[in-house]
Amino acid sequence: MGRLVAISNRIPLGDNPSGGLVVALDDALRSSGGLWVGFSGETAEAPADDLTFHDGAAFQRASFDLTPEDHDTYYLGYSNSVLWPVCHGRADLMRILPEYLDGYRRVNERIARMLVPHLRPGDRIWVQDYQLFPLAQELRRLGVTAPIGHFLHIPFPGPTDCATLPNPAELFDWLSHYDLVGFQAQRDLDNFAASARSLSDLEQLSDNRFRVAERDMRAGVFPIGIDAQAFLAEAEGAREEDRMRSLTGAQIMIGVDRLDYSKGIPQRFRAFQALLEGDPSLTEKVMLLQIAPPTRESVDAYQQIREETEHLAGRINGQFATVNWTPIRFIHRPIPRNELAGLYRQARIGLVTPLADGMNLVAKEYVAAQDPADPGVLILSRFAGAAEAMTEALIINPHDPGELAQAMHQAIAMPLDERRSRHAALLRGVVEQDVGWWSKTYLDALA
Ligand code: GDG
Repeated sequence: MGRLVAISNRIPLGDNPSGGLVVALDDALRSSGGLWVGFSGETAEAPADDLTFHDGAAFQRASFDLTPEDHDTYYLGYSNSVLWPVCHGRADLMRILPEYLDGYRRVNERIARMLVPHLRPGDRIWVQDYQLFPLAQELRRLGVTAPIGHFLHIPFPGPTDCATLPNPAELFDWLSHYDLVGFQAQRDLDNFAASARSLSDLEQLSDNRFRVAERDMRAGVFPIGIDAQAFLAEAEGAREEDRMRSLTGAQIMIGVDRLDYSKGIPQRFRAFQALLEGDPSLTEKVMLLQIAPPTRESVDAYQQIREETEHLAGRINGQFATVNWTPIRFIHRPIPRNELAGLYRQARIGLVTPLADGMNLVAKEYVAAQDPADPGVLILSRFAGAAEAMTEALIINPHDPGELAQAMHQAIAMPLDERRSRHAALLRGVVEQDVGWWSKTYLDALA
């Protein structure tokens, strides 16, 4: 089979890839070989108009720089101030400026131009995520006939949200140039079909076949997974000195999220507040460890969510803390991956409460990290793609603090045999549909 060429917004150039998309692609390329192309993370006033190749991985890596203006308009602008909020049901946070869309088109056109000279006969091209929707159209314009697939890591919006975009018809035009568009969940494929029907000329031929202007496109559901075995080993190898200590022996509830408004962190804090208000006997008995590294800090909406989260944590701690116990520990820094695995294993409850999420890998990592003999309980939002398969979690509506507090209560009190049976079923799914399964299933469908 031909070479795999993967393109993503960012390419990690260090040794230790972390983050969902990055770990998944690293695994796919390690097993099949190939080329990975992406933004270096560096901006320059006059970047080279060719890819820069890097050694030192099991596959080829090539990067490009962006001008500061392109970074502002393509990445912070159209990608993260238009597409991201709309795909996560937050059109109210969208900011539409004409230069955003121009920058987005310009960068995609430039990436296509830089990529074409490095393509070889037999290549299969796999484009990742919402920053690169127009790439297939640009590659086709330059004469590329190779199979080109797209995988969307975030939710696809339904017709009401889609209609708030400045250019809904163009979104479908971009997608129609792919041979295969992959989604995380059935919900996303359904949204795609409904939005295409109301906002585009795409004709639906069957559940997963579409046509426009004599071009055929297929769509499908390919839920992403994690490297479960590696995560298991990481959690088992966690060091004693990295364990969290608590003066009062409180049970730990853990949340791990980029500090993004889609992740439902304030909702989680308010539910915890309701739990403590409703049951004073839990004072000093339970605590919430929230790890939330910074992300996209120059976008206004991200500064607001940071302020809201810090303010709320401060208020709740002020309301309930005792001299020996602080109910919420909020860490606004990334922590090393091996420590993370150990903390998941130590935590009695995993809190995954997004208001919208493509999949959510933290839910899968939490399950993989548990000790099967004495596992913790996963509380999972119905709005995470992960909820479609992880039905043995406690599935909640994160908007309802009472319902979420009730689930926390249920998890704290859950007997060992129920924890074991729920965990065994969840773990089976996480191990069966792991990251290798994801890339293989997708690439087989593309072929
Ligand atoms: C997008 C979609 C989809 C987080 N904090 C730290 C840290 N992390 C790692 C987690 C996990 C990853 O980052 C986050 O992945 P998620 O899936 O939870 O969320 P997004 O970043 O929003 O990812 C999402 C994903 O793409 C893949 O398709 O599931 O729906 O939004 O791996 O562990 N890792 C380390 N320190 C931290 O502080 N080392």
